[in-house]
Amino acid sequence: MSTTVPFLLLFLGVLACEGANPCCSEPCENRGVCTTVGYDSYECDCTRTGYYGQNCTTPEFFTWIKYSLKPSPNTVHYILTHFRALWNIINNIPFLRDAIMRLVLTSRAHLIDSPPTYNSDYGYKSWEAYSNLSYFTRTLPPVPEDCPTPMGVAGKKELPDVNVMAEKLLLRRTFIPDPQQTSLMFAFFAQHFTHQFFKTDMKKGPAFIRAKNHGVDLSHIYGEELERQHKLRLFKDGKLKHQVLDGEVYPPTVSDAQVDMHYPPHVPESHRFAVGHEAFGLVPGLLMYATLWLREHNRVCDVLKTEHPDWDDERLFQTTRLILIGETIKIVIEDYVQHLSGYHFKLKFDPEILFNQRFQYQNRISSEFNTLYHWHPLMPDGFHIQDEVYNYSQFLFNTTLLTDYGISNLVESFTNQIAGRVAGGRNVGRAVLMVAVKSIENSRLMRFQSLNAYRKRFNMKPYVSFEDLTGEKEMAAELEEMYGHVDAVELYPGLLVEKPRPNGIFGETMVEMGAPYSLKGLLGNPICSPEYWKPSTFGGAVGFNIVNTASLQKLVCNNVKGPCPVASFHVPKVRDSVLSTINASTAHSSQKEVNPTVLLKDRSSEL
Ligand code: ACD
Repeated sequence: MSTTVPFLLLFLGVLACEGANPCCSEPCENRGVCTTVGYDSYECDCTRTGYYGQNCTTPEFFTWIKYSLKPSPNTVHYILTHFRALWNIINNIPFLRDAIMRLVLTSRAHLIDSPPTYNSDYGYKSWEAYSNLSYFTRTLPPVPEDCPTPMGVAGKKELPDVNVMAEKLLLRRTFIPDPQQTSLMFAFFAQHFTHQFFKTDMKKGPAFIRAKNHGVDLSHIYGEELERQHKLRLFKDGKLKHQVLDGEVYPPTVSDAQVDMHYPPHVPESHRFAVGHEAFGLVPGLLMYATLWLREHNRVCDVLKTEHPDWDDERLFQTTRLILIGETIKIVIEDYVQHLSGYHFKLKFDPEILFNQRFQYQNRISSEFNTLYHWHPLMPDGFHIQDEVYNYSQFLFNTTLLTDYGISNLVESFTNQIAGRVAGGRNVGRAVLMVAVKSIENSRLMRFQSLNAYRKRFNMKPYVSFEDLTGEKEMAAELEEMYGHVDAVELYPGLLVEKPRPNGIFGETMVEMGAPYSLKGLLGNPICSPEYWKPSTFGGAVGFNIVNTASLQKLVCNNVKGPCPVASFHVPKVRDSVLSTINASTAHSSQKEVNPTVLLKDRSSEL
């Protein structure tokens, strides 16, 4: 071989290195900001990270003390989910409970940049990224376009085929019930509640959001636009339009309200219900919650009218909306997040806890939060209502189920059916698999950084091997073949195959990322700010009391006729047969027969 060949190779190698953006290797640690300097150099901005040095790796003295003493997220989780007797005592000592709740809220919320920073088109700070509300924000900037691999420098040049990966790692073999005994009542609440702020603007692309307020504004009840809100309103006593069927209140029909709803042709006119979100006709569970909140709105209007007979329709409507926002946040923190957490510590919704803290009352929904919240493994293979089982094609858009069974029976049935475990892999039903596929495709389009990059961003140690990630060998081997290096595993597939916490629905990353976004979004609501959080905002003591005593059970009991069914985010009494499946399923799902069901239509892919 002539001497010119190695020389040429060396020359080409230098060229390739020179071409690569030095920030691709994420050299700046501990939330330091990487900026290129010329073509082949970089600088880390370590300002206020608590670290210094070329790559922000050397801790300042107080940072070193703090992190030497700080327990790991898994240790904190262990403490919160054990020692029940101790927590029962703490829960009854108000100043201790408040102090711990303050610590939970601040430690979580401070992980979210507020004001927001990046978006999918701007990986550096810019006025455009800050001010353009039609984008989801980004917690980590996109991987630069000119990197050697899709995840920066780690892994292979090509990401794995998304369909192959979904079949091998995400598709359910047999249903794995959630060991935290989450109910379908939870799953439908999650779907209903989150679609007020997770609204991708399909026309513009996955980086864009249609939700104008980036938070809990109840636009899924009242509509995103003022025009839709007005069409849904009765303009009498603050109430919403409704119809009475068999003596019970239901949403009005589309022909009555004249709002756009997405229904396939086979749905009869009489059963095209009109609600705030145009896609909620898809699932009876969504219409059940839409009906409950509609009844609650009109009930609260009556309460306010008694208190304030002098108030006009507009004031009754607006104040009721604020009360329902408060009720929602109360239920989400004290019933919904409480259930998910598995904590013996009793979470508390009390905005006053933050009044002496540094806290911004604003929120921006991030793409990463939207992506991680695709909890489709919750969905079962069939839906049990009373003595019937409905498969997907019988259940979707079957709006007559709402009136045939009535709200009480639906609540009872959904409370008693167990949902699927989210982490641990291979638990996405065939019927919703394409939603997971779409999430991965969109994450690629938006150039999401890797699972390990997000773990570091949220104060977790990166996984060091595929087995460290999955806690088993079979899926770990599949992942290794697909990605080559654990630092190249993508965020969403990583979250779904991650080893669940012991007896948990999620793995560590889902909770450590999900909790900061959630608590910041909930407490960052304007009603939680000092000027709003007072009785007069909610029409006086009576309205304020409705907010402060709200619960899922009360929402149901106040809005159904006759005996009130148990309404719960966990299945009250899991049957023995299901429990034995749960115990068996602490092992990971292995390759078994696949149970195909009917595919969802394209238009429902976001739900
Ligand atoms: C904590 C509390 C426990 C956290 C447990 C699980 C969190 C995992 C995912 C998020 C859960 C719920 C999301 C709820 C509300 C979203 C509100 C967004 C508003 C814009 O340890 O911190």
